[in-house]
Amino acid sequence: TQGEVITCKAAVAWEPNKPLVIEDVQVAPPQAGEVRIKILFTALCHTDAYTWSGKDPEGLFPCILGHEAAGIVESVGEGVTEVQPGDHVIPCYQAECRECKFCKSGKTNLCGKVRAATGVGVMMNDRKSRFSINGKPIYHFMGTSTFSQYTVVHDVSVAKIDPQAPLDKVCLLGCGVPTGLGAVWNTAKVEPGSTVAVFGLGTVGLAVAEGAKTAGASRIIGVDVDNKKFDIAKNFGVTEFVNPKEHDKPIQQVLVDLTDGGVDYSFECIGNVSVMRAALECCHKGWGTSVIVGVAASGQEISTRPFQLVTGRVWKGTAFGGFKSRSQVPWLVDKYMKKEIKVDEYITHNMALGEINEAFHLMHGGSCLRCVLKV
Ligand code: NAD
Ligand code: AHE
Ligand code: ZN
Repeated sequence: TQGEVITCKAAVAWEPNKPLVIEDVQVAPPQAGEVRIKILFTALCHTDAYTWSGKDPEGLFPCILGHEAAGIVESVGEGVTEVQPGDHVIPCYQAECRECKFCKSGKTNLCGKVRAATGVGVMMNDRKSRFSINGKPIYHFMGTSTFSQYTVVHDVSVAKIDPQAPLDKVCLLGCGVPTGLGAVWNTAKVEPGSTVAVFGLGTVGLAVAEGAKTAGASRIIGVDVDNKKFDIAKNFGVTEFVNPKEHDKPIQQVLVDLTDGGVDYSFECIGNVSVMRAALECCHKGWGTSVIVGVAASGQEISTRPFQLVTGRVWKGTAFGGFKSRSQVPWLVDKYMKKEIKVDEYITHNMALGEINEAFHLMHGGSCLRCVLKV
């Protein structure tokens, strides 16, 4: 099939909020610097639901969503040297070119090489899409578009992984789990003995808890409005649980009272700007650091009294947990293979691509962490 158009099944988002439709999609061959991947498994992340909702300023329709997946390289375009057909890979929405100002800075995992194209649903070379239906272009999403049996991505967005790793599990290392672990290890750099608060106990929040446990945190306080989350959360290292609905005081005050003045580190893993404020304000005066992980919709803004920062609290954010994708995703896969990090435990459901609308429905239910689709 090298050099040929492939027709395959993909879930197309024609319009915001309208059910996804499984369509026969034409996938053009990879051009220079591009890789065509046969996607075998993809999970759903809340960011897919966010863009589908129409609230993402970068959301374009019709598009093929999906960014947490694993597959096998089918063919490569001219000049691609780091992967070849047959390689097992994880597509990475956060690229790593190792040449741009961002990559060379040593200060960030963000990469500037293809971001301008991935933000507008096209490929860098010709600013066009490789997906079409009977000649009508369908936009890419986050440079990954994994809700498709075949996708085309930039070579700087492909992590080559251990071929022994089970793709139906390690697909999760494309987003949620690394984001939570990395928020703790790379962005906050939590030290042993620290007190940590995690707001939102979905996959991302639970991975924060797991990361904090391995970093040696002494208290890990889980905050969620859903009491069901506590039993699950204990398995990921959460030591105490607070439900804001069960308190009359603002949640930041509850946490400050519980921790003799505030936590050392807090993480917002929901995407709610008033919770982001609470997460900052529950930090200890002088040093407490709060990391924003959740994605909030266009038009939403954060606020607090500047006095909170003047008196030493620090507000940070993280994308993909600060991990350098091509370099570190294979390392995370190896850690999973050595049983040093959890992955299976986040998978609560397995379904087929054709059931993707039900899968999204489940995701909003609260008993679902990650649902993995066989593509
Ligand atoms: P999720 O929906 O599974 O988890 C959110 C949790 O928050 C749920 O358990 C829910 O009950 C709880 N919650 C909702 N409102 C609350 C409130 N007011 N107070 C306390 N708890 C509340 O989501 P997820 O897949 O874990 O993703 C979490 C967020 O992280 C999303 O916004 C997602 O878009 C974002 N995200 C960011 C990155 C990044 O790189 N920064 C990567 C992945 C996901
Ligand atoms: N288009 C969105 C931005 C969403 C966002 O912040 N995405 C995160 C990853 S979420 C994965 O589940 C991210 O990595 N951001 C860095 C980047 O370069 O996009 C909006 O709201 O505009
Ligand atoms: Zn995601």
